[in-house]
Amino acid sequence: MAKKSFWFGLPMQMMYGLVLGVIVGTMVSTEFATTWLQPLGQLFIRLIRMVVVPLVIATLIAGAAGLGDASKIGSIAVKTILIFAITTAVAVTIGLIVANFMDPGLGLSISVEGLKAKSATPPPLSKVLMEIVPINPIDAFGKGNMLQVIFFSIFFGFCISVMGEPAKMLTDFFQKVGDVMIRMTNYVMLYAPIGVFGLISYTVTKHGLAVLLPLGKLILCAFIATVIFVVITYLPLVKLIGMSISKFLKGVFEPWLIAFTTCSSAAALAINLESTRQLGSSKAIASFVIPLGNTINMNGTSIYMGVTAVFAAQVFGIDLTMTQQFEIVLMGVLAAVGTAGVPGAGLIMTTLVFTEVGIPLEAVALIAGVDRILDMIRTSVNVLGDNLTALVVSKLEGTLGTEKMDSDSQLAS
Ligand code: DAS
Repeated sequence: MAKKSFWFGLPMQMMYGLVLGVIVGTMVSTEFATTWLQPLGQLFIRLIRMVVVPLVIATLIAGAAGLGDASKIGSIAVKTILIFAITTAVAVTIGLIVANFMDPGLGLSISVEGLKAKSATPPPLSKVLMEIVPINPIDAFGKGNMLQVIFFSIFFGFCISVMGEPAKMLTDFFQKVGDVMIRMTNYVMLYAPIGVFGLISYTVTKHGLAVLLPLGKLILCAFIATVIFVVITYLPLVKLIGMSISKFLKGVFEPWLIAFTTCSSAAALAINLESTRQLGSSKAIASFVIPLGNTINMNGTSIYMGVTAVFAAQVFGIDLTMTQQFEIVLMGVLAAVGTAGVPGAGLIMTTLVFTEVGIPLEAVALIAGVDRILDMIRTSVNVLGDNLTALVVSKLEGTLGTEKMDSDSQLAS
């Protein structure tokens, strides 16, 4: 596709959609927004969710098949999981520390009677691990059970690589299917400016500014903790891989905007895969890290777990002991890993953390009023973290910037 100038390229078109959405959102009624604007955003989310499962299957199979021997897959997997675990634990801890300094819940007199929160019970870890193996891969594909899709695709791709020449045509086949899915994603992204407009205008109309004020300190605390986390964790990693911060931020702009407006890292998966490859991740590593990270690596949600736990404890006058704060870190990591890449998933998972330290679940209903705004912040970081992890693993594997992207992999410009 012909390159457009900066001001008329897709990223700026999406930004125009965002700004126009905020303006229109403050001017129209909720009924009008629900009838005419929300569907524009919902169509966009459906379109970008449509490409996720076939894209992940094709790129993971081709990626695993292209990696070659098992030791390489093992080396990439170990590095990936380690980075996920460390950044997630740091994220929860920073959320806790900043919240302890800012006291977002002190002095808040919001009545909680009649507020009932849905609660999630933590599945035993053994069950979670067992359920990664699909009984019926086709059913897993149909339901979009991403951990099962990832497990089967990597195993299938590995078997192709072990079989060598007789199965090579399969590697070529899935690589081409992946290119077709990326081309489809690029066409879907042409609708992004309208989709972003619909999402933001509806969000502004529905949530407005009134509901934000009493919980503004919670939003501010989450935002500040997020900025601190990005500055002391992500930016040094960007410098460590020898990339300029401006190049990284420019490169992740599109996936960030999709994550910010849709509050769904699954919706941003396809464009995030493209973005990290454009920034220099190898195809095989990007195909492995991005789908896996999309499912289990939620740094933004981790920060949110720490912040909301302190907020909720303070609202109910609970003084958290150091042991309880440590429990929040542990449960916050598990809750974040278990969070799905869809809007509002993190809110439900806060019940795991609150239950762990004896915070009344009514607190979840309190947070629900502003959760959409908090979700925009945390989903943005979830997506950035996956992208950066793929870049760091590529650097550690010596493949950063070594692959030229073919025409089928160009972002819609
Ligand atoms: N909205 C989720 C995501 O898409 C994160 C969350 O709800 O915590 O990553």
